Amino acid sequence: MEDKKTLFSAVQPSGTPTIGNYVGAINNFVKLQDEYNCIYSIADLHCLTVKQDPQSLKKATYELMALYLACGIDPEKCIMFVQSHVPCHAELTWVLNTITYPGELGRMTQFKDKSRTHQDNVNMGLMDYPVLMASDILLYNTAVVPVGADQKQHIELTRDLALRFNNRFGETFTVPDGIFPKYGAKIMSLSDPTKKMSKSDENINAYVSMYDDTDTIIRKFKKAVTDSDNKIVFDPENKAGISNLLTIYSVFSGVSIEDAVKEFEGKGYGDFKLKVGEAVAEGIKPITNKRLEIIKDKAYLNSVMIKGAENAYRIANRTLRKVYKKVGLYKAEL
Ligand code: AQP
Repeated sequence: MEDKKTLFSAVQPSGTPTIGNYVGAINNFVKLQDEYNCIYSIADLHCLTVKQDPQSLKKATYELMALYLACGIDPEKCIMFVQSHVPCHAELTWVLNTITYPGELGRMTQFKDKSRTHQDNVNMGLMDYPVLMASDILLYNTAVVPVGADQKQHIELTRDLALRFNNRFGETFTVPDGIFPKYGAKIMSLSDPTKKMSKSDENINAYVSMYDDTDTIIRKFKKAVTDSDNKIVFDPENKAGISNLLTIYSVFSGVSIEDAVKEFEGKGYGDFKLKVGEAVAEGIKPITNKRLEIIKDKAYLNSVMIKGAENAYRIANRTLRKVYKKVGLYKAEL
């Protein structure tokens, strides 16, 4: 790999990726691939922290790799792999668990939110999610992690664990920085704009999936919850719904938020929502066409996954061996 800084990020195949995952993460993955040595993972082990249908999980993993490629992530420039194909992630998690305190994990917002929404399945994995995420990042000497704003707390914990390990056992891990998109770091739900848009939302009208067709996209935007004062201005605090739509419009149309506000001055919410829907549908269409082509080529997709896993393993295993040595695990040698 070239002498550039390393960047790591991942998306969970926990459903159909939303435009939130695209704006907050995947779109930036593409933009950053020339500037850094990029490692992009599909975080299937993370998905097991909430109940999954095994067949759907398998399918979603395969389809997410096709989406990565269709969005323009280049396997010749980046390492692209499925998390469970590289066993070092689970192994480093065990070691990092021994320097992580339950109190740190119990106060994570995502853990608290997901414990509320999955009351029948508050499992140890759900609590340990941020440690697995720290392992993902630290295995690759990662300098930067592009993520949405919801992951800020997890990046902080990753930094704390890296520093804690380095202090206790000597310099081992690079301490990473999170990078967040200027706009769109948190795309909100279309049915409740005070809530993050999530692919596992039970209400399918709350999110726009990257796999939705044009009619569905436009229908969902027409239904988007706004407010009653009929003014299109950017004010996330007081006008969450409209501001969210302006952000989405800006990302998909390439028009700045200020220009979008001018463009829609005096227009009604109906017109505005239709225009946002059209811009998103237009942006997603070429990705969908490519994705549907790629998905048919199982041999190609598998070859990308296998090559990615081999390259990822080479780096991850080196870090894991170093960690095992530092903590005093005996290595038998002839
Ligand atoms: N609404 C969002 N706005 C901006 N960025 C977002 N991300 C997720 N939702 C938004 C970013 O997408 C990346 C991958 O996320 P993930 O799939 O690993 O986990 P998540 O953050 O838990 O995403 P979801 O869609 O909410 O999944 P579920 O419903 O399964 O929990 C991350 O960089 C995230 O910040």
